[in-house]
Order: sequence, then structure tokens, then C-alpha cells
Amino acid sequence: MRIHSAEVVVTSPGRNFVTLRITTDDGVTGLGDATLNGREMAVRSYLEDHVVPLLLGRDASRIEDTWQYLYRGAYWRRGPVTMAAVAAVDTALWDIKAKCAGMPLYQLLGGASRTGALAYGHASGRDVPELLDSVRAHLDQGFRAIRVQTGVPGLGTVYGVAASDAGDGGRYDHEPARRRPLPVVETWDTPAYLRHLPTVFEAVRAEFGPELPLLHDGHHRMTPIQAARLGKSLEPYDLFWLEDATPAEDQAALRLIRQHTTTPLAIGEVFNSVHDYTTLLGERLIDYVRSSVTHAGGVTAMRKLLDLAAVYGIRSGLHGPTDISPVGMAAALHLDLAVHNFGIQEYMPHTPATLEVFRTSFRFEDGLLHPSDTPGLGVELDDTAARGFPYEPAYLPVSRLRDGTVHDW
Ligand code: GCO
Ligand code: MG
Repeated sequence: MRIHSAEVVVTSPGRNFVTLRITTDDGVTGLGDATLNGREMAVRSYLEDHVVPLLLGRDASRIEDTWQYLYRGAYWRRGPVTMAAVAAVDTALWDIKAKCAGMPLYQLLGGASRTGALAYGHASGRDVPELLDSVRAHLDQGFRAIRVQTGVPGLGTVYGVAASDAGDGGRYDHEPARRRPLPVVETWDTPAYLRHLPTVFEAVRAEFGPELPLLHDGHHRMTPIQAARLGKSLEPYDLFWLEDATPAEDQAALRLIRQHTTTPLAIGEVFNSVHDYTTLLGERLIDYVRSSVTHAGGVTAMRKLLDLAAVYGIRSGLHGPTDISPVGMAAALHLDLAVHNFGIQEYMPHTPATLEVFRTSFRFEDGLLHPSDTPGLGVELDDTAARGFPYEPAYLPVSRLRDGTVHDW
């Protein structure tokens, strides 16, 4: 079974998605997600100009060999653009292999280890009352674990808080790559955030009790000592995890945080390789691996990463915001179901427009996600619908401190 063609589809049903479709000479198709939020066209070019020509005529069944060929063969390895492109090829080939086997992908990964993957939803509010309403709404939708993000007094737009002007009833879907010619600039103040956040968790625990798993994303904004202090001040509220407390590229920073707090730590959504994790895993500096199939080299690479994490008792918490397409989400769900060291899955439902383009079969029931038993990944792309949503440039925001200094967003 040879690869007959491979095409890149860029579509923008509310936000941009880059998808690779590989077709074999006997007409089997596979999809892979290559979306890199705010840098979409770089991956498209990498695929179209440098990867697709290498794929034509290759044996579609040789997934590992193709992964190594694209990774080692490029000489210039790793990095988000390269790894998103490799991920898309890898995921599409797994989709094809599973379709040919007549099985859902999770069966090829060893079969189900659980009945479904615990998902966490995104509650947010500009202030605490709005946040409490949002937590309630998520519980009503069936979520059994909730991420909590709020505005900070004195600051305007803050990461993770559903924009009031989203025009979609306050949903968080369009966060955060806005369709503008230039990135939006947001003002940030870490001391104000550190003072405010414990009061937010105090209010949420007072309202919803001790059992509900609560998560929080620091989005790379603290120094190690600030993160250590936050972890300590949140200990009474028993978080499921504190995510991305410090900029992720500094693995050693996690040592300092770990020495000071027992709040569980999650990191890795901006990582793209197992090599980004070696210190973190080997020294047990984190509790959850946050990468996505989309950005970390596909199903093949993610499986190896999670198997290495398992050696150290570290669990998965795969990245799943709406900038991971339904194809990337489905791939994550097959892994979630199969691996022993599953922890939790991020789940921000896609918009109806996105689901018109991507016909999914995965389901969310009683707080758990299931990839479905459709052979392959269980997602198909509707080309006609995709053509109705042409690409529009969009950028993630940029943060500046009150004095104008550029900060991590
Ligand atoms: C998360 C992430 C996202 C990122 C987004 C950037 O935890 O879901 O932090 O919200 O900001 O993926 O493109
Ligand atoms: Mg995050």
C-alpha cells in the first residue's frame, strides 16, 4: 500500500486549522492535525514544500520508519513547525493503518485501559461571581473536573477568561488567536495575580466543597520563586494541578518550585520532543505531561513519551484547547484510552462551525470522553465545508508589564 497523494487543507471555521490528508493508492485516507496557532502557514509550507514530495510512493504501512526518515532525515530536527508537520504525517498514517485493520486506533495501541477519559472543562469569569456561575454551568454540562481562571483586579483582559465580546455567549472557543493584522497587547502584573488567586480558590472551595478536582494554568508568567510561593499558598485548596507555572523551556526552574510545594505540577504544552522532558521526568519534577499529539511528533512520539513518563509514575494530561483540531483531539483520546498512566484530558468543545468541517465521532458523557469505535481516528474532513471558511491571519496576544516590558503571555 503506497502513498498516492498528500494534501494540506487550511480552513478557518472561527479559527485556523491545518490538516494533512494522505491517500493511499487503494483509496484509503488518513488525517493528521498540523495546526500551530498563530503560525499556521509555516507548517503548511514545511509540509507542502518539504514533506509531501518525500511521501509520494512510500509504503504507507511503515509508520516508524517514516517518522525516523522525516525526523532524522531533515538533519534540522525538533522545533514546533517541524514537529507539527511530522505529527500530521504520523497521525494520518496511524489513521490509515487502523482503518485498514477495521479497528479504532486505540485497539492498535493495546486496547482500552479504561471506559473513558476524565475530561476537564474551562470555567472562567472576569470576577468571582461570574466564575462561580461558569463553574456551575460546566457542572451542568457534565464536567467532573474544572479549570479555574479569573480576571485580576486592576487588569483588563487576562489569559484564560472568556472574552465578553466573544459574541458567542461567553464561550472560550475563540481565545486567543484574534483575527487582526497585529497581535493584541495585554497588560500583566504578577504580584497582583499572586495576591488575588488564593482568594479565588477560597471562594470556589467554599461554594463547591472539597471533592471537585480543580486545575489552574499559570501560563508561563511567574519566576521560579513566585511559582513556589503560589504553589504553597494554594496548598489548602488541594489543586489537581498547577500548570505552566514558569516559562517551560527552563527545566531546572521546576527544581526550585518542587522543593517548596506539594501542589502537583503540569507542564509541556509548548514542548515538542521527549528531549524537553528528560530532566523533568528523571528527577520527578512534574506530575503531568501536557504535550499534544499535534505538537510533539504525533501518536508514535507521544506514546514513547508517555511510556517514559510511566517509568517515573508520571501521568498524562494532554493539551486539548480548541487550537488542537478535532483530528488532534481524536488522536489524543485514543492514547488516553489505551495508556496505563492516563491522568486527565483537557477538553474545550469545538464550535458548531468547526464540527461542520470536521465530522467527529468521539463523545462526551458523564464527564468522560470516548474516541468511539469507528475504525481509524473516527474523524473525517468535509472539503466543501472547509472551503467555505478561508484562512484569515490571526495572532496570539502579547503581554507587557505595567511599565511596558514585554512579558511571557
Ligand atoms: C491551555 C493552553 C491554551 C494556549 C493555547 C495557545 O492550557 O489550554 O494554555 O489555552 O494558550 O493553546 O495556542
Ligand atoms: Mg495551558
